[in-house]
Amino acid sequence: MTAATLITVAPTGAEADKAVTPALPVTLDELVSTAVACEAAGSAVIHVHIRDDDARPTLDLGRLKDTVAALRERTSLIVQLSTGGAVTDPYEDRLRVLDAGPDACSLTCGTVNFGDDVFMNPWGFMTELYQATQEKGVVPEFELFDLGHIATLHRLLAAYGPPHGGRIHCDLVMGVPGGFGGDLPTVAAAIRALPQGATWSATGIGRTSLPVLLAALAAGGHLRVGMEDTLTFAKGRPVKDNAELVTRAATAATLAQRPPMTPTAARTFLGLHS
Ligand code: KMH
Ligand code: ZN
Repeated sequence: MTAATLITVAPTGAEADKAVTPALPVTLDELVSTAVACEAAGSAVIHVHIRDDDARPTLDLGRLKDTVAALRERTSLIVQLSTGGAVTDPYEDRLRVLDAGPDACSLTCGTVNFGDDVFMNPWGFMTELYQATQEKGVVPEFELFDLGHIATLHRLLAAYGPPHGGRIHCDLVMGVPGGFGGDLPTVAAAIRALPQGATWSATGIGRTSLPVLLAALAAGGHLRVGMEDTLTFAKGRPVKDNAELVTRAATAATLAQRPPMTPTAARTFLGLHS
């Protein structure tokens, strides 16, 4: 078991509506302030989705480059850009994300029902994206929404070899309507199926946030939290900001005797060399 807990913050996502949730960071300034606060609270990685001037999700390359530069200037966080985007984003735009020069990116290992939508990740797209991460030296985080995605991860590694950085690091995204349930038996089943030597974090969407966080800590996993995944801190109590979620995760991790990993330690852990 790793002696420290890698905490990823996913502050924005592509789905939440700024008009409904004013605390959602959508401008570059809001994102950078959030990142600074979340680093101070214990996160080492930031999973980034950006928005346009109307707060709608975008994969605009110029904005992504500016975002990577601003986060690097103001924080030491590992910058992980989303290649999942929004369910409506075309594959070409999702592939082009790597041209923004991030440290890391998400790579979802299969298609999944996503509430009333479908999040498309066919084999051909996934393999093209994976090979691009290897060529460009970007560390992929394998996003797993369902058991079948873990089978596909095994297939991907067998076909194309190890990821840049050498570590197979996964994120279990639990509680999406259409994917894994967000509960302890499902966490246990998922981690049993992972490739030998893989490390993992878990996040629970919506009301599964806390059960998944506690299950992940108990099982020796790492954590992802943030307003991409939950907008409710406790029953009837909206999240104030992302740092509040990171603070809670860091407190729980410290209680579990595995305090938050620093960004520097996380770089070594993920095989990122600065
Ligand atoms: N917004 C979801 C459709 C990722 O960032 O790679 C996809 C997602 C996963 O959030
Ligand atoms: Zn995301």
